[in-house]
Amino acid sequence: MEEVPSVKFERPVKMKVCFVGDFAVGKTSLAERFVHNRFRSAYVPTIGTQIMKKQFTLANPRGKGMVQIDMVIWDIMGQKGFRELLNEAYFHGTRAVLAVCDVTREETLEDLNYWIDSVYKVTGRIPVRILGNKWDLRHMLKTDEADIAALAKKYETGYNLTSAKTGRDVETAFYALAERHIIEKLAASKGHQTEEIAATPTEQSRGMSSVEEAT
Ligand SMILES: Nc1nc2c(ncn2[C@@H]2O[C@H](COP(=O)(O)OP(=O)(O)OP(=O)(O)O)[C@@H](O)[C@H]2O)c(=O)[nH]1
Ligand SMILES: [Mg+2]
Repeated sequence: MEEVPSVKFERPVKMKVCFVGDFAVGKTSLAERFVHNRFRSAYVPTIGTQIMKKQFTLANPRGKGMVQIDMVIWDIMGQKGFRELLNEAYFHGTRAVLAVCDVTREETLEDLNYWIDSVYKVTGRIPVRILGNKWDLRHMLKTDEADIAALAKKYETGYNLTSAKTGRDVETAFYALAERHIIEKLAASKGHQTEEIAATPTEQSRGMSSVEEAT
């Protein structure tokens, strides 16, 4: 990677992150674990989108001090069909992707190719992180960790074996994605912090979204 000068962050870095993955893999549960540190065992399918906000700080990966991240998390329904008509509205302005599979359902890993490519069609190449979720149920494992690692390699990224239920590796995944975003953004701007506009719901998607905030 090209050398970039040390940077001091004068203002928060805003970023829109989208969750993608099949129905019931645990997207909403992972978002709720990260934002509210809670877990619900009942399955309530997401209709349309749910938008959550979270602020956190990271050690500056390209200099001294800390960086404040203002993250807007778009949690999108996993059911295919009607949702596909709204890909443009959902993925517009997305800076990074959390692609989630359920380690107890083999096909959910394969389907991540479709999901990530759907985002890339709208955004171009952006940082992505692969999450093998429900790791607390690994006694029912149907995916090979090597296959998760291979998918991560294909998209030139890392992966985490997460559990929204226990909290395992959830923060780590979000932090790794934010750090990757900062590094790529600085490399692209030759080390200068540039203004980043956090995407807000578009007119098209607003009617189907709910927003909640946490810091
Ligand atoms: N044991 C276990 N159950 C989980 C975990 N994550 C989610 N679940 C359960 O799996 C079910 C589906 O979780 P959701 O978070 O609603 O899944 P989703 O991906 O948002 O589903 P859609 O909104 O339909 O796309 C729920 O019953 C959750 O309690 C996990 O890490 N471990
Ligand atoms: Mg959901």
